[in-house]
Amino acid sequence: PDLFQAPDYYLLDELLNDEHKLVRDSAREWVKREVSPIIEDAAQDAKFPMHLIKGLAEIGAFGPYIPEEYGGAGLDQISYGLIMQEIERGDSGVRSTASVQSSLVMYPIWKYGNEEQRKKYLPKLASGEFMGCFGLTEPDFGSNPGGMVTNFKDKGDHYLLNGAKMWISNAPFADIAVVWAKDESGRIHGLIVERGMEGFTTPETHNKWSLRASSTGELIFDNVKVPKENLLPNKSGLGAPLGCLDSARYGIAWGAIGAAMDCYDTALRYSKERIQFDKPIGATQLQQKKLAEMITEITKAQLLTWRLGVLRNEGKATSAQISMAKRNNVNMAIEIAREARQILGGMGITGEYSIMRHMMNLESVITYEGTHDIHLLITGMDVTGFAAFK
Ligand code: TGC
Ligand code: FAD
Repeated sequence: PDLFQAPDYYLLDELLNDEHKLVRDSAREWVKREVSPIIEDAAQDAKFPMHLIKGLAEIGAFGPYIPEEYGGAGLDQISYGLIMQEIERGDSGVRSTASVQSSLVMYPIWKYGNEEQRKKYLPKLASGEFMGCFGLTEPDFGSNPGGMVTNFKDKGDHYLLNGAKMWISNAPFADIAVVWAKDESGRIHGLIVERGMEGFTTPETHNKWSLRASSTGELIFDNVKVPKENLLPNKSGLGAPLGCLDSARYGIAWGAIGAAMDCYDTALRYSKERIQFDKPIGATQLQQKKLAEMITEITKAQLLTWRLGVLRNEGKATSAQISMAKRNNVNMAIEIAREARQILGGMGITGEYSIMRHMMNLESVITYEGTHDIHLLITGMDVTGFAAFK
């Protein structure tokens, strides 16, 4: 069956060029062939399907916008967004792996690293030979990462790193971690920590009800000796990790549309087939209200995100504009998942359909990369000039 009918109510395809459509269609085809058949079991088993790494690299999901000279796909921001949309149509956890690898590991090495670091790591990250993770959040500092306590001291020929990060996507299997830590003066820097360095461990976080097909863990640094050449030299301060988040949050704004489309598509089909009181439930006003509102919200999110992509291509998108799109689109998707689940009645709670998995996944997506509240407060700060979270 043609699983993925992507609604395009306002003919957005007319705004895409041939490259965008080609990239999108190959990602869509790959997700349908490789992700959809196995993802429900992976989520039920709480295992990240490691065998997908190769395919993710092949569709350009690792570093879509990183220049080709470093192994990236050299695509624009719209293509990047469309790849994220298609992957998240399959599963938010698989999209998380791509987001982290691209925007939270490759992006800081590309933007804040030196040429040796770029050459050493980026091609292997693009091909999936190396997998990375991003350590910003700590047990006591989630929404407020500037308070972090993870720190490093200059020991002459190396740095000595101590502290802990939690809720880190890909941590249990990552080969390298981009870790944010304070120097002796309290300034934040990025360090590349490699698996195998003594004192560095990555215990897995179990018992999640959300993002079960993604592997989450801690990063623990117990007197880890980090070579000096592993410090990212070209940017420091909280703005450095926040700059990576801009890129990841933008991808999530697109990704959420994919999850929402899959829920809408599933619910629409079901509503036409399911007969109660001698007629399809889709012929009732109550179910039509749900479906009509879903397609309206998806269409608004598509337009918002497309425009944001154009602004990013022109180098004009602000962090606050990205926050608005991340917040709006993830909230849109989670509300659609909840309504779609109801349209399927009891069937909606089973793994026969993808909706409940999307719904549970989106509970993480609405929390990570800045919570729903924090993004509202960023918009509030942008329009009033007052930082209410301080
Ligand atoms: P504040 O004083 O406002 O800013 C500190 C410095 O950073 C600059 N800045 C940014 N730079 C680039 N991009 C942005 N989005 C930026 N936002 C702020 C700012 O100009 C300033 O620069 P400078 O030169 O003056 O020092 O910082 P604050 O401590 O008041 O915090 C602001 C706040 C609350 C908005 C920020 O801390 C925040 O966004 N908190 C949320 C934390 C978060 O999103 N964590 C995500 C962790 S990673 C993750 O979840 C990965 S999930 C896996 C997946 O992606 O799939
Ligand atoms: P808190 O910051 O403690 O927030 C709790 C509640 O308080 C939230 O509702 C929040 O909105 C609210 N709140 C906080 N401050 C304010 C305020 N000033 N005003 C009003 N309300 C406020 N982090 C990484 O660094 N790397 C990763 O790869 C990563 N992957 C993740 C994967 C998963 C599955 C999850 C769940 C999280 C991941 N995170 C990662 C962490 C994520 O970014 C944090 O969970 C998130 O930033 C929120 O932090 P917290 O959980 O500590 O919540």
